[in-house]
Amino acid sequence: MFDKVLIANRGEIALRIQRACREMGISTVAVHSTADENAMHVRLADEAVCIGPPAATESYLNKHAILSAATITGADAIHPGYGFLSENAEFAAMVEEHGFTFIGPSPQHIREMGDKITAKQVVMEAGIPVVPGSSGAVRTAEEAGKIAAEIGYPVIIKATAGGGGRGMRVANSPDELATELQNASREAKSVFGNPDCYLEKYLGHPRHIEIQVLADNHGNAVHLGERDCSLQRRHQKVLEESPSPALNAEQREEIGQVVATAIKKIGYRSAGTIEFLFEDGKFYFIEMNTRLQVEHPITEMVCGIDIVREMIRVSSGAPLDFAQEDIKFQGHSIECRINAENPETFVPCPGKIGEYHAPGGLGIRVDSALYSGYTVPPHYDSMISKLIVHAATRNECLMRLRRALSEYVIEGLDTTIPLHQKLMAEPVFQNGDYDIHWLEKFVGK
Ligand code: MV4
Repeated sequence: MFDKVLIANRGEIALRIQRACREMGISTVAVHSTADENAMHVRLADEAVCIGPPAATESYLNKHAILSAATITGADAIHPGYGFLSENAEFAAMVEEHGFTFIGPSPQHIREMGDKITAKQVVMEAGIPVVPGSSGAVRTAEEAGKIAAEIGYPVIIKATAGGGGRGMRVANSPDELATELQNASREAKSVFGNPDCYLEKYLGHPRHIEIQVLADNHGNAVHLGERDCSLQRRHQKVLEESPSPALNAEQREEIGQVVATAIKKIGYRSAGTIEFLFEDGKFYFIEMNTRLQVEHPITEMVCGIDIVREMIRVSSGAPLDFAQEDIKFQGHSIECRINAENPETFVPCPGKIGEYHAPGGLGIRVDSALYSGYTVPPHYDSMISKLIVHAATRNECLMRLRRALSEYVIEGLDTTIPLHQKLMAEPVFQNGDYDIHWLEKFVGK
């Protein structure tokens, strides 16, 4: 096992990884920008190295600065967290070339899944159901027209280098197709440096359901059930829950089996997430995330597995010490993402925290790097806390969440706590009867 791990991230996820390390007897190295000198992840680490100025491109995305910090502190491994360099295949390769262990998948798997056309081909060959569409890049209007006629309108055009909703266009009819393909391709080239686009049948009212997996270097792979992430605004998740209110036990079991088998076949290692659209009882793969995700705690709450600990263990070469049949799912968990934003306009609201009091009690988990007197810097993501609740049933979970939200005091800046309170009172949410478009309409009215 490693003696020392460098955590190439900030905020709550840096703390989350430090906590796993400490419980494993591993010492931690924090890296930070000059804007984060007083951040909690710096205060709580065993060692800290300043890696650059506030702009992420000069600090948390600065590969050489991070590798230098690992060298001077004598770290054995680097955990990238989420965002920043977590899905950068070049960085993962550099980490290994410098003699450190990258706590994540192989550079090759990151690269494959980063190219969305390749990802679809790879998982399809491994037996995962995908959205009907083009088998590769679509370069001409004629080619696009043929495929669209086969799969039927509306179709969606996506950039192969995109993902997470960037660079997508919908064409409702043949006359929209050529211009939308041109627009999508031009945008893909300027934003991602790769003009290649592919075509899919556009699903009108799906849910977003993702399956968490864990795999080791010894051919073992398990699934940890699903998360329903349909409640999003502008491709930013707002609230996630596990299990999904839309699945029955049989559907859950079946998709989990298919995914775990495929992950084994692909030879994947580490934690990963397979994203699906779910419509009319059927699953359609869209993307795979090769990182630890923001919403991983709800999976931990329902299956009792420390995902970060397992990531560290398998990357050090240890085998998973449980099999699929050992994993038991218990109760229901919901995560509310709390952002430093105006709850109506969603305009970011960085600033100094006054009074701070986090909720507690049975079934409550708060993953956050906030403290009273801390100043939330304006340079990074506005998510400042994750409130995670676990209870025996979905209804009890909602009651507990309502109670926890009412206890939470964050003074000095606007947060999205009132938005979550409004959501708790909404029958559509209470009934679990929402799709990927519902929240945007809800917050718009
Ligand atoms: C789709 C789709 C409908 N049909 N693909 C958006 C994020 C990216 N990961 C994939 N996305 C979508 N792909 C087909 N074939 C609708 C979306 C989509 C969406 C997906 C998940 C959660 C929220 C969403 C909001 C708008 C569009």
